[in-house]
Amino acid sequence: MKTYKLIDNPSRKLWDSLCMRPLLDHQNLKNLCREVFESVSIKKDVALLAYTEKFDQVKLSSIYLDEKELQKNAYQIDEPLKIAINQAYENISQFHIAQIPQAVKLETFPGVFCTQEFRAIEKVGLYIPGGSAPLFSTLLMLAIPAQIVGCKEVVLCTPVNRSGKIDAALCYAAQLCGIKQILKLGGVQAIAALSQGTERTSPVYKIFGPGNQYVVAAKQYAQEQGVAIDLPAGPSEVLVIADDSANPDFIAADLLSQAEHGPDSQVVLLVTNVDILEQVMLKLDEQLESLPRRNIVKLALSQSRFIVFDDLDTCIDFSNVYAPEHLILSIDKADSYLSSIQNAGSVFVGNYSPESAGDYASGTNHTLPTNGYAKSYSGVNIDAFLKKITFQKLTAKGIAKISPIVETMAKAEGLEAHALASRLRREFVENKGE
Ligand code: HSO
Ligand code: ZN
Repeated sequence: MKTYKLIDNPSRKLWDSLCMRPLLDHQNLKNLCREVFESVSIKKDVALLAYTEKFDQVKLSSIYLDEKELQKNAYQIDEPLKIAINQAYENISQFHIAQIPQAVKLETFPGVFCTQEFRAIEKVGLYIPGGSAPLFSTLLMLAIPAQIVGCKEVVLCTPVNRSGKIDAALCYAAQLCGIKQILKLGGVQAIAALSQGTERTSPVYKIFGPGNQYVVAAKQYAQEQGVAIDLPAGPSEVLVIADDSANPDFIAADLLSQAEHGPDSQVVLLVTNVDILEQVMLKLDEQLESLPRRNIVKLALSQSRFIVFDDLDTCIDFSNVYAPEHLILSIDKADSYLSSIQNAGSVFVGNYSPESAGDYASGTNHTLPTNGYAKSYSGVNIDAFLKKITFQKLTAKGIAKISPIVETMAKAEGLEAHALASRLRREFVENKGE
């Protein structure tokens, strides 16, 4: 308890500062990105192999893990994990299939027909970080929607682990999602490969996936070069709101599961009663000791915020200002508060809904806006892999009827050619007597 600071009923003037995330380390990595991107665009795989040796100290003979090796690796997966991944795949697929939008077809004005259809983005790049845990769940979250909408090319990059291999579960998940080849690349060179293309893959139109500051900088650089990206990135975060009905054991575990992601993970707990806070603190200390990643957890918790407010409405107001990536409502009658939630990436409703369910298996996507971006961004969903095209067809009656409106507006903007393009057609139709 003593190790964590308690903030008691902060006034609204203090909220903005309490909602601030630590400033991201804006190391200037742009020159590095420029060098790597240029070299990869010219020397392709030779450059990618050289950067992998230079930055990751890994000497590869090829950057590709082909279908045969992918299958061989996937085959090594444990049976229980395979069964779990299969079910998660089903649930995530179902929820994303249900999101497929409808085409819009409308006669907006007599003889004026407007349509909106969607198309899959043809070429997408997925980046899955290596590091301490192979996040095959993130691969599912990105590759399933790409598979559902039918992206023609899905290029997957992930670095090899310490033993020079790509994890079996990752290969299994990739196979399940119809991916036939993996590029054994990490960091800036992986993003350069996605945006510039390699000897076997063409440049992609959009890049998805989390990563460290090098990956974030490279995605930003790729974006400047005209490649789309999924979301602006920042460390993962959770905000939990708890009232007397909450179970302190559950809350402690929720906070720890966020904190174990990394030392920069953001953990915020809002309560309406100091007693529950004290119980959570005790449970935190208890549960922490058995965690393999407790050193990371301790670092993240030292930056966490524990705040007491008078009532739940104020907690919700604060949460809307913070705009958390994940919001857990461990409160009685949680459903009745949902309409007041304005800014959050994904919401976990009631005492039986841990964030980890959504991280892995319930069906929602876990690639979500952090750093307050939930005020203006959605998490990754089926739309992120689609783009929409509008079509319009005007009949003779349509152009005759709408042209006066177009002509008046075009002239008022001083754009005579616009007016002319419409008027010529109107006059043509009128003269023909159609
Ligand atoms: N909570 C993370 C996703 C994740 N958790 C992957 C476990 N594996 C960011 O939403
Ligand atoms: Zn997680």
